[in-house]
Amino acid sequence: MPAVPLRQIDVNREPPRSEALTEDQVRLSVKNGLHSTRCIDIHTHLYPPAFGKLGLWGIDELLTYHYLEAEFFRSSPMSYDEYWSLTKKQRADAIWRTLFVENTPISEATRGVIFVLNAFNLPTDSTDLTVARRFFREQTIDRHVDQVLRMSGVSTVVMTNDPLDPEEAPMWMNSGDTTATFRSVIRLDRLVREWSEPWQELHKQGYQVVNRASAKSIKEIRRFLAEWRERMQPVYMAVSLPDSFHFPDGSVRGMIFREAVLPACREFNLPLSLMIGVRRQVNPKIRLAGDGVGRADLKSVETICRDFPENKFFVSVLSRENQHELCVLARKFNNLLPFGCWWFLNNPSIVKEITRERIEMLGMSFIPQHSDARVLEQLIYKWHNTRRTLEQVLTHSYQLLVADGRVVTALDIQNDLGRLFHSNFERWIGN
Ligand code: HDL
Ligand code: ZN
Repeated sequence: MPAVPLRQIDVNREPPRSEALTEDQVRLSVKNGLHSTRCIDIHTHLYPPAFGKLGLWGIDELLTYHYLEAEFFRSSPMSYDEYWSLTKKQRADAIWRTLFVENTPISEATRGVIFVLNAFNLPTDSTDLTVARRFFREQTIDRHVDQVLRMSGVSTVVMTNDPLDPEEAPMWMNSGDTTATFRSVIRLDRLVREWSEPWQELHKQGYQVVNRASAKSIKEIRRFLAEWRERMQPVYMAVSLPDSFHFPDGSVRGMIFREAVLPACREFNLPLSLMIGVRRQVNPKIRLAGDGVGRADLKSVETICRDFPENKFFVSVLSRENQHELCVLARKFNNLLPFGCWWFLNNPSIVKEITRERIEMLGMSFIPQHSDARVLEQLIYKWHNTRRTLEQVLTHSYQLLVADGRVVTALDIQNDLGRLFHSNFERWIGN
């Protein structure tokens, strides 16, 4: 079949939705589709204004993001202890001076702050933060949230909510309210990571558990999950797991997984998000920035997907070396939905590679990205960067399809972007 003839047409004019696009018109249609399709950000650490100081925003929070702290310690002679002795404002000043004034803000995380400042028409080459601080001080958080979501093209922010966090839990006990824009997730790290720690916290909350996976403890953990599900109305449950994660492994964690978490997810028809490959605190001296990455053995994911076919799983793996295996596993198990280019992978060079192999092996049956944003305004640059990379990757994929003889229309592209940006997720959570 000959390739679709390249008719001489105005590439700046997007044709009617059902008209065949030529290779030249595809990029415009992908670009327009990306910018007109709002996305569900399926994993963040953001909070709505009702959660007060748990919700981080503004220039001092943007600059003291742990990604930037890690980079600061590489370019500043300041000792860890000296940095941690500073106030938040002083830390932000030190990071701005070191990474943005004395050095070129050329990394992904520094360039992101530049993009945010520029998006608000704030100076990006000031020697200090006076103007930026005044701007953010003048914002009222409710209106600011709406404006940032609009600028980011984000319709819904999915949070990370820890029922065992001593700061957050009381907020849910008293009022804690999710909105249509901010949806909750029950994060299980403390529950499943090292059982020796959290069982006292569950005890404090009135659950009769003991320091082993007894039948009574498992029953009480089910009650804990049921009551927090009622309180939070989560869209899924989530846990991050180390590179050393194995299942089954005869551990208390494995018992809690099999006897409590997975049955509770089935009972409430909630997917479980497995985020695998993090090596916590490889350098504790830099605190939140101190986590590392390790290649995981994904045979455990294979076992879980095979042995629990009634459960639905979101899976994100932190090691670049695990990505291809994850695609192969997703081809074997349709209860596995790969998502995002997590954390150290959220860089254009790697996002491009991961997204291309996902399209080549999974078509549009995956979720390309989440922001993992910890500070509200990060949504602006993280989703700008995602759309910019997706434009390149998707354009290339559609152009290959046109060149190989299949008509592509703006409607095709719109439907595909709908899957990538929201309907794959909505279907998974049962919306
Ligand atoms: O465990 C997680 O959810 C990770 O995303 C960590 O929060 C990590 O510190 C992070 O912020 N990654 O972007
Ligand atoms: Zn996260």
